[in-house]
Amino acid sequence: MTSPSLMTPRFLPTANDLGVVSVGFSGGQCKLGVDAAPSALIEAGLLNQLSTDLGFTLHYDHTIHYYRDILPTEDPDHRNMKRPIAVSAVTQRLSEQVYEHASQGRCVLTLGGDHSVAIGSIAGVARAVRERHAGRELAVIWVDAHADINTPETSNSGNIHGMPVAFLTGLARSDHPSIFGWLQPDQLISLKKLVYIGLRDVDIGEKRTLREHGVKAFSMHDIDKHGIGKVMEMALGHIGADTPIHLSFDVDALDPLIAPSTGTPVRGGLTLREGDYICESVHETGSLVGLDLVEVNPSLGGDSVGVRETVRAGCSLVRCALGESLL
Ligand SMILES: [Mn+2]
Repeated sequence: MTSPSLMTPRFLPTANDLGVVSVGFSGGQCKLGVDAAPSALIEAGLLNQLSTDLGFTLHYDHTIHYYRDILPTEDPDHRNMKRPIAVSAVTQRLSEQVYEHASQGRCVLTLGGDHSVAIGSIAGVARAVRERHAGRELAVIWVDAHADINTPETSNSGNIHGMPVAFLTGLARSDHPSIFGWLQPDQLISLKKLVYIGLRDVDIGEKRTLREHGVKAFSMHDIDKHGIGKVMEMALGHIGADTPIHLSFDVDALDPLIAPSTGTPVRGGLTLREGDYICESVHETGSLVGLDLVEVNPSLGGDSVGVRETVRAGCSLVRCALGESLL
Protein backbone atom coordinates (compact mmCIF):
# COMPACT_ATOMS: atom_id res chain seq x y z
CA MET A 1 0.00 0.00 0.00
CA THR A 2 1.08 3.52 -0.64
CA SER A 3 0.39 6.69 1.27
CA PRO A 4 0.54 10.43 0.63
CA SER A 5 3.98 12.01 0.34
CA LEU A 6 5.26 13.98 3.32
CA MET A 7 7.18 16.37 1.09
CA THR A 8 6.33 20.07 1.34
CA PRO A 9 6.16 21.71 -2.10
CA ARG A 10 8.38 24.74 -2.64
CA PHE A 11 6.39 26.48 -5.34
CA LEU A 12 2.80 25.34 -4.77
CA PRO A 13 0.40 26.45 -2.03
CA THR A 14 -0.84 22.90 -1.34
CA ALA A 15 0.71 19.46 -1.71
CA ASN A 16 -2.40 17.57 -2.73
CA ASP A 17 -4.13 19.53 -5.50
CA LEU A 18 -3.47 18.13 -8.95
CA GLY A 19 -4.75 19.42 -12.28
CA VAL A 20 -5.12 16.69 -14.90
CA VAL A 21 -5.49 17.13 -18.66
CA SER A 22 -6.00 14.12 -20.93
CA VAL A 23 -4.83 14.71 -24.48
CA GLY A 24 -5.78 12.15 -27.10
CA PHE A 25 -3.63 13.63 -29.84
CA SER A 26 -1.38 11.85 -32.34
CA GLY A 27 -0.86 14.52 -35.01
CA GLY A 28 2.75 15.29 -34.09
CA GLN A 29 3.80 12.02 -35.72
CA CYS A 30 2.46 9.50 -38.22
CA LYS A 31 1.48 6.40 -36.22
CA LEU A 32 -2.10 6.01 -35.08
CA GLY A 33 -2.89 4.83 -31.57
CA VAL A 34 -0.96 7.18 -29.27
CA ASP A 35 -4.24 9.10 -28.89
CA ALA A 36 -5.58 6.07 -27.01
CA ALA A 37 -2.97 6.36 -24.25
CA PRO A 38 -4.97 8.48 -21.77
CA SER A 39 -7.86 6.01 -21.76
CA ALA A 40 -5.46 3.06 -21.38
CA LEU A 41 -3.66 4.72 -18.46
CA ILE A 42 -6.92 5.68 -16.77
CA GLU A 43 -8.44 2.22 -17.31
CA ALA A 44 -5.31 0.77 -15.70
CA GLY A 45 -6.27 2.76 -12.60
CA LEU A 46 -3.84 5.69 -12.71
CA LEU A 47 -6.21 8.41 -11.56
CA ASN A 48 -7.72 6.19 -8.86
CA GLN A 49 -4.23 5.48 -7.58
CA LEU A 50 -3.46 9.18 -7.43
CA SER A 51 -6.58 10.04 -5.47
CA THR A 52 -7.02 6.95 -3.31
CA ASP A 53 -3.43 5.91 -2.61
CA LEU A 54 -1.57 9.22 -2.86
CA GLY A 55 -4.35 11.40 -1.47
CA PHE A 56 -4.64 13.91 -4.30
CA THR A 57 -7.67 16.06 -4.92
CA LEU A 58 -7.95 15.78 -8.69
CA HIS A 59 -9.08 18.77 -10.72
CA TYR A 60 -10.14 16.97 -13.85
CA ASP A 61 -12.91 17.43 -16.39
CA HIS A 62 -13.28 13.66 -16.95
CA THR A 63 -12.79 14.23 -20.65
CA ILE A 64 -10.23 12.90 -23.05
CA HIS A 65 -9.67 15.80 -25.39
CA TYR A 66 -9.38 14.96 -29.06
CA TYR A 67 -9.85 18.59 -30.14
CA ARG A 68 -11.81 17.54 -33.23
CA ASP A 69 -13.60 20.90 -33.30
CA ILE A 70 -10.36 22.80 -33.85
CA LEU A 71 -8.66 20.45 -36.34
CA PRO A 72 -8.34 22.04 -39.79
CA THR A 73 -9.88 20.44 -42.88
CA GLU A 74 -6.73 21.24 -44.86
CA ASP A 75 -3.27 21.20 -43.34
CA PRO A 76 -0.53 21.21 -45.97
CA ASP A 77 3.14 20.79 -45.04
CA HIS A 78 4.85 24.05 -44.13
CA ARG A 79 8.64 24.41 -43.89
CA ASN A 80 8.73 20.60 -43.96
CA MET A 81 6.40 20.33 -40.93
CA LYS A 82 3.59 17.78 -41.16
CA ARG A 83 0.11 18.84 -39.94
CA PRO A 84 1.46 22.15 -38.62
CA ILE A 85 -1.88 23.92 -38.22
CA ALA A 86 -3.41 21.02 -36.27
CA VAL A 87 -0.45 20.69 -33.90
CA SER A 88 -0.35 24.44 -33.38
CA ALA A 89 -4.09 24.69 -32.67
CA VAL A 90 -4.11 21.72 -30.28
CA THR A 91 -1.04 22.83 -28.34
CA GLN A 92 -2.39 26.37 -28.07
CA ARG A 93 -5.66 25.07 -26.62
CA LEU A 94 -3.76 22.73 -24.29
CA SER A 95 -1.53 25.57 -23.12
CA GLU A 96 -4.68 27.42 -22.01
CA GLN A 97 -6.06 24.36 -20.20
CA VAL A 98 -2.78 23.74 -18.40
CA TYR A 99 -2.34 27.43 -17.57
CA GLU A 100 -5.81 27.45 -16.04
CA HIS A 101 -4.66 24.83 -13.50
CA ALA A 102 -1.13 26.13 -13.00
CA SER A 103 -2.20 29.73 -12.44
CA GLN A 104 -4.27 28.49 -9.50
CA GLY A 105 -1.18 26.95 -7.94
CA ARG A 106 -1.83 23.36 -8.91
CA CYS A 107 0.74 20.90 -10.12
CA VAL A 108 -0.45 19.85 -13.59
CA LEU A 109 -0.34 16.34 -15.06
CA THR A 110 -0.71 16.09 -18.84
CA LEU A 111 -1.40 12.64 -20.25
CA GLY A 112 -0.44 12.51 -23.95
CA GLY A 113 -0.57 11.98 -26.75
CA ASP A 114 2.64 12.27 -28.68
CA HIS A 115 5.46 14.50 -27.45
CA SER A 116 4.33 17.52 -29.49
CA VAL A 117 1.77 18.10 -26.72
CA ALA A 118 4.61 19.26 -24.47
CA ILE A 119 4.65 22.50 -26.47
CA GLY A 120 1.26 23.23 -24.93
CA SER A 121 1.79 21.88 -21.42
CA ILE A 122 5.17 23.53 -20.89
CA ALA A 123 4.03 26.84 -22.41
CA GLY A 124 1.11 26.87 -19.99
CA VAL A 125 3.21 26.02 -16.93
CA ALA A 126 6.06 28.41 -17.89
CA ARG A 127 3.67 31.38 -18.12
CA ALA A 128 1.98 30.58 -14.80
CA VAL A 129 5.35 30.18 -13.05
CA ARG A 130 6.52 33.59 -14.32
CA GLU A 131 3.31 35.18 -13.09
CA ARG A 132 3.20 33.48 -9.71
CA HIS A 133 6.91 33.75 -8.89
CA ALA A 134 8.03 37.20 -10.02
CA GLY A 135 9.33 36.29 -13.45
CA ARG A 136 11.10 33.13 -12.40
CA GLU A 137 12.01 30.69 -15.18
CA LEU A 138 10.79 27.14 -15.36
CA ALA A 139 13.37 24.35 -15.56
CA VAL A 140 12.55 21.35 -17.75
CA ILE A 141 13.84 17.81 -17.31
CA TRP A 142 13.28 16.04 -20.63
CA VAL A 143 13.54 12.27 -20.24
CA ASP A 144 13.66 10.70 -23.68
CA ALA A 145 15.64 8.50 -26.06
CA HIS A 146 15.52 11.46 -28.45
CA ALA A 147 16.37 15.13 -28.03
CA ASP A 148 13.24 16.41 -29.84
CA ILE A 149 15.14 19.62 -30.62
CA ASN A 150 15.05 19.58 -34.42
CA THR A 151 13.95 22.75 -36.13
CA PRO A 152 11.63 22.37 -39.12
CA GLU A 153 14.71 22.91 -41.28
CA THR A 154 16.90 20.23 -39.65
CA SER A 155 14.19 17.57 -39.26
CA ASN A 156 14.35 14.59 -41.59
CA SER A 157 10.83 13.36 -40.91
CA GLY A 158 8.90 16.62 -40.60
CA ASN A 159 7.11 15.14 -37.59
CA ILE A 160 6.58 17.89 -35.03
CA HIS A 161 6.99 15.51 -32.06
CA GLY A 162 10.70 15.76 -32.89
CA MET A 163 10.64 19.57 -32.60
CA PRO A 164 8.90 20.60 -29.36
CA VAL A 165 12.09 21.65 -27.56
CA ALA A 166 13.13 23.82 -30.52
CA PHE A 167 9.85 25.74 -30.40
CA LEU A 168 9.82 25.95 -26.59
CA THR A 169 13.34 27.39 -26.43
CA GLY A 170 12.89 29.80 -29.33
CA LEU A 171 15.41 27.98 -31.53
CA ALA A 172 12.57 27.46 -33.99
CA ARG A 173 10.38 30.48 -34.66
CA SER A 174 6.99 30.96 -36.19
CA ASP A 175 6.66 32.60 -39.59
CA HIS A 176 2.92 32.06 -39.91
CA PRO A 177 0.18 33.18 -37.48
CA SER A 178 -1.59 29.80 -37.54
CA ILE A 179 1.63 27.84 -37.02
CA PHE A 180 2.86 28.56 -33.48
CA GLY A 181 2.23 32.26 -33.92
CA TRP A 182 0.50 32.03 -30.52
CA LEU A 183 3.71 31.20 -28.62
CA GLN A 184 4.78 34.24 -26.61
CA PRO A 185 8.12 34.94 -24.89
CA ASP A 186 6.65 34.37 -21.40
CA GLN A 187 5.73 30.82 -22.45
CA LEU A 188 9.25 29.86 -23.51
CA ILE A 189 12.02 28.16 -21.52
CA SER A 190 15.76 28.73 -21.34
CA LEU A 191 18.27 26.32 -22.86
CA LYS A 192 20.27 26.87 -19.64
CA LYS A 193 17.48 25.41 -17.50
CA LEU A 194 16.91 22.41 -19.75
CA VAL A 195 18.31 19.00 -18.80
CA TYR A 196 18.08 15.83 -20.85
CA ILE A 197 18.22 12.32 -19.44
CA GLY A 198 18.28 9.02 -21.32
CA LEU A 199 19.37 10.21 -24.78
CA ARG A 200 20.62 7.58 -27.22
CA ASP A 201 19.25 8.46 -30.68
CA VAL A 202 20.20 12.06 -31.45
CA ASP A 203 20.33 13.45 -34.99
CA ILE A 204 23.53 15.10 -36.24
CA GLY A 205 21.96 18.54 -36.39
CA GLU A 206 20.63 18.08 -32.87
CA LYS A 207 24.06 17.08 -31.56
CA ARG A 208 25.44 20.28 -33.01
CA THR A 209 22.68 22.31 -31.34
CA LEU A 210 23.29 20.69 -27.94
CA ARG A 211 27.03 21.31 -28.21
CA GLU A 212 26.75 24.90 -29.48
CA HIS A 213 24.40 25.92 -26.70
CA GLY A 214 26.07 23.88 -23.99
CA VAL A 215 22.82 22.11 -23.12
CA LYS A 216 23.10 19.84 -20.07
CA ALA A 217 22.45 16.33 -21.38
CA PHE A 218 22.92 12.93 -19.75
CA SER A 219 22.91 10.17 -22.34
CA MET A 220 22.68 6.46 -21.62
CA HIS A 221 26.50 6.52 -21.72
CA ASP A 222 26.54 8.89 -18.76
CA ILE A 223 24.04 6.73 -16.88
CA ASP A 224 26.22 3.66 -17.53
CA LYS A 225 29.29 5.55 -16.39
CA HIS A 226 28.00 7.29 -13.25
CA GLY A 227 24.84 5.41 -12.32
CA ILE A 228 21.42 7.00 -12.19
CA GLY A 229 21.91 8.27 -8.62
CA LYS A 230 24.89 10.43 -9.52
CA VAL A 231 23.27 11.55 -12.78
CA MET A 232 20.21 12.83 -10.92
CA GLU A 233 22.44 14.58 -8.42
CA MET A 234 24.21 16.37 -11.28
CA ALA A 235 20.98 17.10 -13.16
CA LEU A 236 19.26 18.61 -10.13
CA GLY A 237 22.44 20.42 -9.14
CA HIS A 238 22.51 22.07 -12.54
CA ILE A 239 18.92 23.28 -12.12
CA GLY A 240 19.38 24.46 -8.54
CA ALA A 241 16.98 24.44 -5.60
CA ASP A 242 15.48 27.83 -6.42
CA THR A 243 13.77 26.74 -9.64
CA PRO A 244 10.37 25.15 -10.33
CA ILE A 245 10.64 21.98 -12.41
CA HIS A 246 8.56 20.52 -15.22
CA LEU A 247 9.25 16.83 -15.92
CA SER A 248 8.46 15.75 -19.47
CA PHE A 249 8.73 11.97 -19.61
CA ASP A 250 8.66 10.17 -22.96
CA VAL A 251 8.02 6.49 -22.27
CA ASP A 252 10.51 5.63 -25.05
CA ALA A 253 13.27 6.61 -22.62
CA LEU A 254 12.61 3.22 -21.05
CA ASP A 255 14.12 0.19 -22.72
CA PRO A 256 11.77 -1.40 -25.29
CA LEU A 257 12.11 -4.69 -23.41
CA ILE A 258 10.01 -3.17 -20.63
CA ALA A 259 8.05 -0.54 -22.59
CA PRO A 260 7.65 -1.77 -26.17
CA SER A 261 4.38 0.04 -26.94
CA THR A 262 5.72 3.29 -28.29
CA GLY A 263 6.18 4.85 -31.72
CA THR A 264 9.96 5.20 -31.94
CA PRO A 265 11.57 2.57 -29.68
CA VAL A 266 15.36 2.56 -29.33
CA ARG A 267 17.28 -0.31 -27.74
CA GLY A 268 19.59 0.24 -24.79
CA GLY A 269 17.30 2.34 -22.62
CA LEU A 270 16.47 2.90 -18.97
CA THR A 271 15.41 0.09 -16.69
CA LEU A 272 12.09 0.34 -14.90
CA ARG A 273 13.88 1.25 -11.67
CA GLU A 274 16.05 3.90 -13.34
CA GLY A 275 12.89 5.50 -14.76
CA ASP A 276 11.12 5.39 -11.42
CA TYR A 277 14.24 6.68 -9.67
CA ILE A 278 14.36 9.75 -11.93
CA CYS A 279 10.76 10.48 -11.00
CA GLU A 280 11.31 9.82 -7.28
CA SER A 281 14.32 12.15 -7.24
CA VAL A 282 12.39 14.94 -8.91
CA HIS A 283 9.55 14.50 -6.42
CA GLU A 284 11.99 14.70 -3.50
CA THR A 285 13.10 18.18 -4.60
CA GLY A 286 9.64 19.53 -3.81
CA SER A 287 10.00 21.69 -6.91
CA LEU A 288 7.81 19.77 -9.35
CA VAL A 289 5.06 21.95 -10.84
CA GLY A 290 4.27 20.14 -14.10
CA LEU A 291 4.49 16.63 -15.48
CA ASP A 292 3.91 15.04 -18.91
CA LEU A 293 3.68 11.37 -19.72
CA VAL A 294 3.76 10.88 -23.47
CA GLU A 295 4.20 8.44 -26.36
CA VAL A 296 2.49 5.40 -24.84
CA ASN A 297 0.92 3.74 -27.89
CA PRO A 298 -1.38 0.84 -26.96
CA SER A 299 -1.72 -0.26 -30.59
CA LEU A 300 2.03 -0.92 -30.96
CA GLY A 301 4.43 -3.27 -29.20
CA GLY A 302 3.15 -6.60 -30.34
CA ASP A 303 1.25 -8.71 -27.85
CA SER A 304 -1.09 -7.69 -25.06
CA VAL A 305 1.63 -8.37 -22.49
CA GLY A 306 3.83 -5.68 -24.01
CA VAL A 307 0.98 -3.19 -24.04
CA ARG A 308 0.03 -3.96 -20.45
CA GLU A 309 3.63 -3.67 -19.27
CA THR A 310 4.10 -0.34 -21.04
CA VAL A 311 0.93 1.09 -19.54
CA ARG A 312 1.89 -0.22 -16.09
CA ALA A 313 5.33 1.35 -16.42
CA GLY A 314 3.73 4.66 -17.40
CA CYS A 315 1.45 4.58 -14.36
CA SER A 316 4.40 3.82 -12.12
CA LEU A 317 6.44 6.76 -13.47
CA VAL A 318 3.59 9.17 -12.79
CA ARG A 319 3.00 7.82 -9.27
CA CYS A 320 6.70 8.08 -8.44
CA ALA A 321 6.89 11.68 -9.67
CA LEU A 322 3.87 12.50 -7.54
CA GLY A 323 5.16 11.00 -4.35
CA GLU A 324 4.90 7.23 -4.28
CA SER A 325 7.85 5.78 -2.40
CA LEU A 326 8.97 2.24 -1.74
CA LEU A 327 9.09 2.63 2.03
MN1 LIG B 1 10.00 12.60 -27.12
